[in-house]
Amino acid sequence: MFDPLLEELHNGILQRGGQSLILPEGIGTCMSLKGNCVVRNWLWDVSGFRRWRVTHLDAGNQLQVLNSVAYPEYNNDQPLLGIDLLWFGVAKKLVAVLDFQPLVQDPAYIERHLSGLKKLRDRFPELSSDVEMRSYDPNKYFSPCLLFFKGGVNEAVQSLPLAFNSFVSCYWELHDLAIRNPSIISSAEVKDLQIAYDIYSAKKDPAHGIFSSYFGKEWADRFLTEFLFPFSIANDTSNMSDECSGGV
Ligand code: BLA
Repeated sequence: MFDPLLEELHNGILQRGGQSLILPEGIGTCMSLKGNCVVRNWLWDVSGFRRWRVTHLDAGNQLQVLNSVAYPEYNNDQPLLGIDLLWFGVAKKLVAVLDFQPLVQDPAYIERHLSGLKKLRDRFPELSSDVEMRSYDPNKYFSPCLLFFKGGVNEAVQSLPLAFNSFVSCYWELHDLAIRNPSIISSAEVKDLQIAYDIYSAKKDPAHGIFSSYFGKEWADRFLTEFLFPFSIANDTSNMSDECSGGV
């Protein structure tokens, strides 16, 4: 379902000189015990980014997922790229979330970094259905301009690929602009906010149950803490190591 979008995302990364890093045993590709689900992961080393991860899950008609988070380097306070696309084939249900995930909700920050996404959202009103979030707090690491769609595939199948293409290009544009302009939030603070993002997301992520059911609880725990949100563990020491940095 999301293969062309995955390819497009990866092509964009490759065009920017991204290098795919080697992942630990059992994380790169993992097949479920029953053989009915394969998850593939990529970790990219891309200039300007501290970490960029991509996950593709294929459980056939049950579920298809494309998930990605890009963490800019600490000297850049731009939002994180957040992609979560799910297709439940049996239920014929699409969940699509595309956002530039803000580090803070301050209106000036939103204005500075989110105007491109706002324009994009206005072009694709069919992808921003007015659904309430059940597990996450919409005011924490989500922007007011996010594209969030839950529903049947028909409404979205035509516009999703177009919107995805524009969304990824818009993020690259924001990135090019952000690295040319000085950040307002200090590097130390950006680091703390990225750590807090991992801690918060690891607690709220509704995916743990899915991973447990296909791959077992042990693998799901490891995947969440080792690959999806590595800052969610051992953050005490990382907080302490940065205590003296007051500015960039
Ligand atoms: C929702 N994401 C979901 C749901 C699942 C996942 C199972 C619930 C679907 C439903 O409500 O029917 C699945 N999340 C995953 C998977 C991974 C994952 C398989 O991280 C594996 C890597 N989630 C993100 C990112 C964003 C995000 C980066 O990981 C931001 C764009 C958003 N996912 C997001 C939101 C919801 C969601 C807003 C709706 C949850 C809610 O209603 O509160």
